[in-house]
Amino acid sequence: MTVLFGWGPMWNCHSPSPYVVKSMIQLDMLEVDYSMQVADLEEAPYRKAPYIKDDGNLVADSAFIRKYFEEKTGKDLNAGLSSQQRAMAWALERMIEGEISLMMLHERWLKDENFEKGPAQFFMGIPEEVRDEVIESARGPIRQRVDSQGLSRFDEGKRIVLFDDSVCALSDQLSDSEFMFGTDPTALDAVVAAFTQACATDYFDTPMREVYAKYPNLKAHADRIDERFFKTEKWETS
Ligand SMILES: N[C@@H](CCC(=O)N[C@@H](CS)C(=O)NCC(=O)O)C(=O)O
Repeated sequence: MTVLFGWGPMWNCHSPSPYVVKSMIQLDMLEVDYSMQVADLEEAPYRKAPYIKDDGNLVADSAFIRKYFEEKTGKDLNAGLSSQQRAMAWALERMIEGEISLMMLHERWLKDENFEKGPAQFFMGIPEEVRDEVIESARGPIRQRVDSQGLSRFDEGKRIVLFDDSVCALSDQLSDSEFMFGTDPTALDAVVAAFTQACATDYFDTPMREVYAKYPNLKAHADRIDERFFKTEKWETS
């Protein structure tokens, strides 16, 4: 019995967390039979989702979840890629998770209007007297992280220049292929599709949408991944 812990559809995305979406797609790619439950960050090894429970094993972080199931199933999500393509795949994955994800955090968590209609909703169950304090304890570290990396010290124009360069790199790698490295999906396709959905969702008012609109092959790619995976309902009904 395999359970993937995360959060369900929200903000016109399969999950508010693109890392959860990445793992959902990669588990589907590996043909793992799994169900989904809501994450409890108190039990999550790094206090982050996604994490999985499988045959008594607790594995956290989307990269280690993939490795665990590749080993268990004996399948390699990058089978067929050359060592140069594997290097490119890893570099692009880390660019997405290091650079693009920081921009996503900035847009969702640090812009008040987006925060109110988005992440603030996570805190609505908290008693009103302490809610602001709890919100600040979550928002403060994100503000600090985006600041210390330098992104939020730029004006919006400069942030977008760098973001556009990253998205353009993904679009150029995809080119007019079906998937990032040709006709078969590989591990990177899950990451690209998950973050396209997260950044280009029309739920938030953000210039990330206009950037993605410049690269329609990425949206078509995300739609292709959607059609191919997500075939069965994974959320457990209690
Ligand atoms: N490196 C992790 C990143 C996961 C991650 O950042 N998850 C976020 C949701 S998008 C989270 O759980 N945040 C809760 C927190 O940091 O308190 C992975 O690949 O799984």
